[in-house]
Amino acid sequence: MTTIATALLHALKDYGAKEIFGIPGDFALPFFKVIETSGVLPLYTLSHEPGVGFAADAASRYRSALGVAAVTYGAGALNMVNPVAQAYAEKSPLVVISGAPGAGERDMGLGLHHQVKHFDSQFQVFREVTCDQAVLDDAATAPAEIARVLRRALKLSRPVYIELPRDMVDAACDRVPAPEAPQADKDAARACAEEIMETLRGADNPALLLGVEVRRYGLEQRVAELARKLALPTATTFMARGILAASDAPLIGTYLGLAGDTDTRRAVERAGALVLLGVILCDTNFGVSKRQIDMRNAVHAFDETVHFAHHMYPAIPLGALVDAMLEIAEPLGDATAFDEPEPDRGLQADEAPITPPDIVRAVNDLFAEHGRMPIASDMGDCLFTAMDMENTELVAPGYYATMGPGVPMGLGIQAASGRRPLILVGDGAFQMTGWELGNCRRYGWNPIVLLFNNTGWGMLKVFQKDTGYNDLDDWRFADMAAPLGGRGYRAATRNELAGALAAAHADDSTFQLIEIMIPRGEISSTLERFVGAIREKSALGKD
Ligand code: S1T
Repeated sequence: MTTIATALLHALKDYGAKEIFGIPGDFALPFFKVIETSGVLPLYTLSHEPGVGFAADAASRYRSALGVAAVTYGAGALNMVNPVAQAYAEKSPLVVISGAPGAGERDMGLGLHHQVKHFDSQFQVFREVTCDQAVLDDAATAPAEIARVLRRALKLSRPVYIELPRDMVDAACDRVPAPEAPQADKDAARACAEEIMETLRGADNPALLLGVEVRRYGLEQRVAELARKLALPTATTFMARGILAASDAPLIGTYLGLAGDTDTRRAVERAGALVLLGVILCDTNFGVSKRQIDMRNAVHAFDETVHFAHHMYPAIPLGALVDAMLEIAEPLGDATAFDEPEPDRGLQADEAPITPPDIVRAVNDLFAEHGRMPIASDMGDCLFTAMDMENTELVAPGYYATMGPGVPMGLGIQAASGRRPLILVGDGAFQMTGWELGNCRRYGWNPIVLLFNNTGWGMLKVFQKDTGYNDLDDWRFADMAAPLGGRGYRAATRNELAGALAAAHADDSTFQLIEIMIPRGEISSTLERFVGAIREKSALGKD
């Protein structure tokens, strides 16, 4: 026998979690005490629950495993709904653990602090942003309930919600049943693989398009092997930029429709058969296609279902499909004919003002000299700028598109991997969650942060040039780095950018905040093409 809190912590570890991010509260203090005294998983506390959720999501994405966010009831958990929504939309298996009032407190006949409409209002809110939920209010069923939701999180790669009343933390219970190996009908997977191969053989210019599920289910090496065996042009979606970066696959680039490079766009849009593996069909992945992908010539494997033009194979996990395809894959193209575009390098270090393409060259020069770094990017033009940086692991809100993940996700990557991340963030998003950098000193984190300061909500200004409300004040963020325990640089010329980046890379003692002053209106090449494509499509009435 053990206790519910201890059983939960050991289960999280057994199911693949490696750390917990959190902020306590009185409804969660008993659980946090067990986290600290048991030492089963390391605990990283941050300053604001959105940061907790984003950091846990990043750890999950980076390791293709469970991420864990522990919070208090009401004010804490409801503060974290947005990051959990991002995890749901972008298929991250994030485990939310919330403290809650004990049974006796509910019978007092009083409204409790942090309570909203009813005791289960929070539970109802989280039902909308998670794939499964459990309330651990019965020691007899708690182990099975924990196993159920953790298995669902891993199977569907979506967030789950666990509510732990504070009077149940030390309740005696059995251990949680061990994880189960994923079940799959190998015959069905083989039959599906054979039909895909037949479709590819019979088509002109077949191609592969890879999505986030390839990373979420830990399939990058196997998919890279499959792409090599098939010798077909292989692209990633906008959301999946960065997958396969650490593997030897015939990647031709990232498909960005009219906003991306023409060769990649044509390889995808003109494919006589396009196999989409783990791709989310969303506007940020396909919104600016020149030609709509003809799904009658496509095979789409997503959410454990494989769709053909007029029929489908249910219950085919992506891993089982990839394994079945690997067994029968044969060369169908000439992989030597394809290569990723060469990264743009050679920053001109002079007194000219800085533009996003200059930041691309500066980062690519840094990677060429010192090796690639994992990137965490916030929403904004910094994410479009990242598309031109050398392909490397990238976590970003590519679909849900919320501001705020940049800095916390960078911290989540470093907590999960020990690697020094490069963080890209706009001044608007930094105002939201950039202050989490103040937690670096406690944990020895030392990210390099590139803050794109165009003194405004630049992306919105692009669509509404004549508005004043998208302009922001110049907060002089670099001056705030030292009090937070880091080192700040303010760069307004390309020469200053080159110097700041070199100094920041050389100083691994703490976080490095490079505030890059960008003239208002200067945007990345990708955003420029994106805006042009949106305008072209709306002019053609093809919204
Ligand atoms: N609030 C949150 C939490 N997320 C959002 N995505 C938005 C509002 C709307 C929004 C954008 S892009 C953007 C906003 C406000 C401006 C971002 O400003 P900044 O971080 O400075 O980056 P940049 O100047 O590069 O735009 C998306 C379109 O919905």
